[in-house]
Amino acid sequence: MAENRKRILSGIQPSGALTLGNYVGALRNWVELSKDENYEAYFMLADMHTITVRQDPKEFRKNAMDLLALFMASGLDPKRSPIFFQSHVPAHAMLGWVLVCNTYMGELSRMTQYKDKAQKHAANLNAGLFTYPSLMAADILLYQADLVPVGQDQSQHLEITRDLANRFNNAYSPTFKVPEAYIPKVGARIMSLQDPTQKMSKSDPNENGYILLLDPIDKIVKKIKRAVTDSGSEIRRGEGKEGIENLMSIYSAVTNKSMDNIEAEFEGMGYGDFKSAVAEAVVETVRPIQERYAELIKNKDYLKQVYKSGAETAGRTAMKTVSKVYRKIGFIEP
Ligand code: ATP
Ligand code: LTN
Repeated sequence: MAENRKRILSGIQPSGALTLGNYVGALRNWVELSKDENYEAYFMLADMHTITVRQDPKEFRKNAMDLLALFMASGLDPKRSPIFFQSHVPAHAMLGWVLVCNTYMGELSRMTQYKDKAQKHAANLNAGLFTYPSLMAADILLYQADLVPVGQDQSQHLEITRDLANRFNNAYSPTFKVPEAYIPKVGARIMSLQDPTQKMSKSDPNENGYILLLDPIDKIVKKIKRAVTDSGSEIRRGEGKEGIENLMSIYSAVTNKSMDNIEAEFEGMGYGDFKSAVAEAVVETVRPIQERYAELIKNKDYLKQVYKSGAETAGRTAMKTVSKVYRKIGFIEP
């Protein structure tokens, strides 16, 4: 039975504190998918991707351990699905290089995340920032993943991963599974609470724009109450209603109520009441995660055991692919 289960692989960078956007767009769906008997899932802390932007080593280590604890606090079970650091599994760098050599400059220059980050990090415009999608493709193809659960902003990287898989399969012989993105219907793109035309992002200089999973509860409530809306009064979707619609998708994501049902539930009610309901629902989601996190982060030995055993399992799976690839491209067997 283990053999015909579908594979899942996904990752998040330990580049800072996790936002509600990361949770709703990615992590929460990982938890759901990983409980499904039909899937075999691997979850990665993409620390090699994180150094495309210069990190303070001390802060980087803290962010990495925090993210590991948050993965588990959100409900990922390391006994079921290996959780590992990318830098602990050498296969990522090994296949990464091969794929860099199979990626065209032209396709990398079209990546919107690159164009964005190149602007933001003009002082450190390193080659890693540019070749990031090739390494991400390696992360996925190493595990022969069928499905990659991510938020909307990663769909372009999934497309290039599919292109690279097909390119290699055609140039040599069928080697890689061509993966599909799994992008949730609700919550794939949570917007800033201060500017609903921008993605909610942990690198936003205005902290009122994002909610962190580890924000104190009263701060979360305040941020939601301060969220920009519009001068109208109706709780519904539509032109000029981007702020309200964003709060509706947050509410929908954490309660599983449909957008239609939310419009019906709040008919005739004002923004104040609606924001209170959103805040309450978000707090209800976040509070148990914070409680579990507080316990887990104290237990460094357990966390270490989790990431060590995760890397062993992941490494075994990943090396099988690397060996195949090395053989096919003509490297002499060691
Ligand atoms: P940064 O803001 O520093 O670029 P980020 O917050 O976008 O980082 P990532 O580590 O790049 O975080 O993303 C991790 C996962 O969270 C990805 O699957 C991504 O698609 C998803 N994600 C990020 N932001 C959002 C958002 N606002 N809404 C929904 N999903 C999101
Ligand atoms: N680029 C992704 C993080 C990431 C990833 C992956 C996601 C790195 N490798 C493999 C899915 C599969 C991001 O969210 N910024």
